[in-house]
Amino acid sequence: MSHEKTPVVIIGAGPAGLLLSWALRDAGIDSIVVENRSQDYVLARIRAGVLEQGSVEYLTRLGLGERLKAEGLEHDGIYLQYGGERHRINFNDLIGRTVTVYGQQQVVKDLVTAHENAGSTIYYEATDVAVHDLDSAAPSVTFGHGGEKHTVSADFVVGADGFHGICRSAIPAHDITLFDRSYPFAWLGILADVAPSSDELVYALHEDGFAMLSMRSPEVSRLYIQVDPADDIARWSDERIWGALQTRLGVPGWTLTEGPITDKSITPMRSFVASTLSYGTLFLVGDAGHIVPPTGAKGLNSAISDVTQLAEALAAHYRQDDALLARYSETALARQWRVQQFSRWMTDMLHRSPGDLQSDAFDYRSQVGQLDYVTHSPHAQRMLAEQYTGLLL
Ligand code: RFL
Ligand code: PHB
Repeated sequence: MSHEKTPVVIIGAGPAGLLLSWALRDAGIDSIVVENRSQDYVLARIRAGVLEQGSVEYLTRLGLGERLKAEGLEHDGIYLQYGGERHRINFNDLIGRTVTVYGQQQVVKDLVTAHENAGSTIYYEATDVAVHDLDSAAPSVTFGHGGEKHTVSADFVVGADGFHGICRSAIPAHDITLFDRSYPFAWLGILADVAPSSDELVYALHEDGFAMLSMRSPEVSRLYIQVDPADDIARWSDERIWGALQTRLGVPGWTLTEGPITDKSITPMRSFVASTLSYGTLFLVGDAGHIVPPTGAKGLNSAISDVTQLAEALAAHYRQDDALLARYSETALARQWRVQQFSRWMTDMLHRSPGDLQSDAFDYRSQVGQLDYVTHSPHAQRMLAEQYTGLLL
């Protein structure tokens, strides 16, 4: 039986939990992180790829920018493709801001290394993680680790345990409302050992459905195609995947270079927001509180934005100022709803809805009209640029 005390106990060693613990350390505040998976599992998870400029600046400010600066690929813009034509949107020209392609896996690796060097307390492979007394000033977390029962008492508990975690559901039902929207499609994503066939990301609407070309490094491509959420990955041979990518991403005079596929998976798409990110001495950050479909590249960036705000609010609390902490949920959710709106807009513009044929045909032409507008109006381009590179508030 082990009993520890710390100012902040964080559930989840994903990007949100690891970054919050690191930001608190920077502010001179101790924390303990409790994760139910192994460190190897956490390090192997392949997910997001695009960092907003504000995320890059925050990571750099916290001393996590070295490898990010050396290996991250700074992009001035993206391509939007429809009707067999590719159009460039140059964010840097439009609003003087950029994004950086740097895998979430790399962000997590940098955080794990930094914590290891600093000697942080992170319990991996914790079992039966449970939170207690969240409506009091003395909450605690219990879990099993290495055959021993642990109790951590704290001033605050932070739920950084992702969409399927335990913290959000610890909030009594009458104190929280869940807003949810599912989509009738999913993304099949692959990693391939081949140089990316484009200098910047390509988002494409094709009659067969959405496709995207992204990357992880000058040697590794990341590609996605829209599929049915009930589809089985076993039905997608490498040949069939490349065939669909060639068809949907193809434009005259350009070729998509194929290579060995090293990973493939299907991810459902969902929009989700909890009505509150706080309850008593519990605070939620990242996917524990909200989920977006990946089309706007906002999930990881929203987690970083929550952490930025919560770390500042907790630091103010320990300087005897609780104003920011009292407003954390409201401030983070106000930003999140803007991000939800953008992610849904990008998703609806670029995916084909399987519906009855007549309305489906109408929707497709209307989507093409919208893409035509966005790629030709400087006002619409600035609107896209401002939201894609990251809202400043
Ligand atoms: P995570 O990463 O899910 O981490 C949560 C951690 O909590 C642990 N956990 C528990 N620990 C202890 N006890 C329990 N009971 C626990 N239950 C869970 C989990 O094991 C895990 O380690 O949430 P976090 O930290 O909030 O980070 C969120 C991001 O991972 C997510 O928003 C992004 O990956 C979303 N996303 C993208 N975001 C972007 O900003 N840009 C992108 O380009 C982008 N592309 C994507 C994406 C997500 C994707 N998938 C697979 C969902 C592309 C894809 C395909
Ligand atoms: C990725 O590289 O995984 C990626 C990039 C942009 C998105 C989503 C995912 O919108």
